[in-house]
Amino acid sequence: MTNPTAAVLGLGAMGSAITACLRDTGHATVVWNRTAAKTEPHAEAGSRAAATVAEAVTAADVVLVVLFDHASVREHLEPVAAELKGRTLVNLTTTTPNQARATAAWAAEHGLTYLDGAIMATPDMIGTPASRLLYSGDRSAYDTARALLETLGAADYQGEDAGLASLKDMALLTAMYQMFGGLFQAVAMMRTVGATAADTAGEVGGWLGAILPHLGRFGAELDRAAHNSGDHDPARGQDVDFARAAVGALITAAREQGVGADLLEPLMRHLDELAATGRGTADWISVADQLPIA
Ligand code: FVH
Repeated sequence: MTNPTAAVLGLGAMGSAITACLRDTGHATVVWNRTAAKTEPHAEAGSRAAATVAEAVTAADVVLVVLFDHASVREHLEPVAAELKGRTLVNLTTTTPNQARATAAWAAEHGLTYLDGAIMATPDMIGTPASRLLYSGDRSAYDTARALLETLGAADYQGEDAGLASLKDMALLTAMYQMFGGLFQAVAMMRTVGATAADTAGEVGGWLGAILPHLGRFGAELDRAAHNSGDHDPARGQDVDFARAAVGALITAAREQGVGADLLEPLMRHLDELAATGRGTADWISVADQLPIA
């Protein structure tokens, strides 16, 4: 059986990596980019360069959208709804869950086969074992495109709700950005005594590696408490009062070194609120239960 032909809309760092990977795995590729010059290296490497989105779409079985954001996706897909009919449309552009659902609803209105995707990889990881992509929405679209999608990285279908891949993407990226925020705070503190950022990054990496196994324990404990009416009191691990003292010391230490503590203050506010509502002896991981907005 011949491989499906893929159109790639968007040749930024990620679209280019995806196109190269598809070519390397024996797929015919047709590429379009707003700035046409970016199609040239791909055409030299064997892709077909399309002058318009419509031309790219009509040449393909599977259309991969790797644009900047939701607005650019809708701007370029809406005029080609008719041409997309009968093809599998996979949007890999980062969007919010509701934006993914809105695009899925638009696709359904036009009778299009739509799958939403989220890339848990950087461009250099595409096609390697380190690459993982999440998908959600139309299960038959996933099944149709699956073999092609698996060339990009492990393919992980999340469910029929088109927003699910994006939701997990946003949750994982939230944890990642908070971690990087912690690194930047540590670098700023250690620079006050002349430590290089590279040294601090190495120290932070070692420390985070050592405490990473706690994530699984926290997750299990949060689930256990959720099955017991959300009761975290008494604490099985560190309690809120202990965490308040610890985070309070971090904030004081940062300020003593002349470094802002505004990345830590939101966590402290949640701990303060737990203490103020009589939950000082509850496990501090109950912060997770306090975040939903009523
Ligand atoms: N790069 C990464 O590490 C991350 C990994 C996780 C997933 N993201 C998402 O992938 C989407 C594309 O990201 P990218 O890395 O390819 O981004 P850029 O290199 O900045 O290229 C952006 C492309 O989008 C085109 N573009 C921007 N605005 C428009 C528009 N209004 N109309 C049409 N195209 C537009 C841009 O075209 P040009 O500037 O070359 O003309 C590039 O092709 C993204 O959602 C990430 O969040 C990547």
